[in-house]
Amino acid sequence: MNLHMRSIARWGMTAAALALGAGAALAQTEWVLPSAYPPANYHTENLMQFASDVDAATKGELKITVHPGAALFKAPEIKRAVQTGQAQAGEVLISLHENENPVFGIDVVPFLATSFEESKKLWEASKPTVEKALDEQGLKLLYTTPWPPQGIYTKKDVNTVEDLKGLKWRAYNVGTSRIAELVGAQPVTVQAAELPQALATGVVDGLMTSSATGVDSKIWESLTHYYDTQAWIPKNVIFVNKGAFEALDPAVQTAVTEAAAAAEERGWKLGVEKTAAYMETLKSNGMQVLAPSEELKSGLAEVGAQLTEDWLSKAGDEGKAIVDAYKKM
Ligand code: PCA
Repeated sequence: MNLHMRSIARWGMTAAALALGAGAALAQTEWVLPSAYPPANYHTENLMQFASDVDAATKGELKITVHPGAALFKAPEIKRAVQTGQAQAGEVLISLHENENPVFGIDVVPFLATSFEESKKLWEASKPTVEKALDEQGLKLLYTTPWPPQGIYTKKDVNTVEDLKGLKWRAYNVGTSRIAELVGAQPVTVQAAELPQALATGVVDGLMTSSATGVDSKIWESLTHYYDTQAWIPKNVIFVNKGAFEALDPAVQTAVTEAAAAAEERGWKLGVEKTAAYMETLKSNGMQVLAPSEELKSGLAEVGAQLTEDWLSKAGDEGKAIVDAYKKM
């Protein structure tokens, strides 16, 4: 049975259980929730906790099965799968979808929000627009969680942006490809699930990502340096197909939104706590964890200014209004 048929069958079973009426065993709804990051990653642990909170609060009426590690759908396909009902809910790195709507890329504008505190404000300023954009695509926003700040991994010293020239640069979204272009590196788009292999085979030898993804990929097996540039804080967004949500009993809907609010709070706390621990893990595995030089910082600031300009021109008045509101917070 293909996935689509399986989800239809599942809905069918739910309908049959409902038709049996009150005397029958509890009507049970099952949701499939694909995600793209490994089981030990804190985003995934948070999702598992969310699913188990929903299970407990609904006494098993809604069962959410998380499929991490891009096992069910590759990272860029998850959103579409939820929109089309092949999966009921999903977790994505929202900036993967910047091409659909610039607001999905606001969190990856370099140096706009570089601490968790700033990132949270930027989220508050942009949330209504993101929520509306998702709603128009048939998705209901459940919660959001941050990745740690983004730094540069290489296997050589990097003192200026010129030192990035010629690297085989792993990109994960529009912004990270554009950075490669601006610094004269060769962009190769690789999602996190395939990163360990791309590193091991030498397909990539430079990238920007978090301490978390460095640890998830055992990056010390291929690379040696981590420059803690704290360039931006990307976010994951967890959503559900609106039809699937609306089909739930009101009490179950409430259980989902309450568990989502708790997951959002937990996720931001986890981001802060885990960042320090991930940095320690990098060091204890022999990575040189370094502060960027002043020259590297100013070179990156120029690259960042270009990306900011790119983004503002795509995002127009709506984008500018969000940035202005954020700066006043
Ligand atoms: N890790 C993910 C997205 C951002 C991050 O820190 C990745 O590298 O794909």
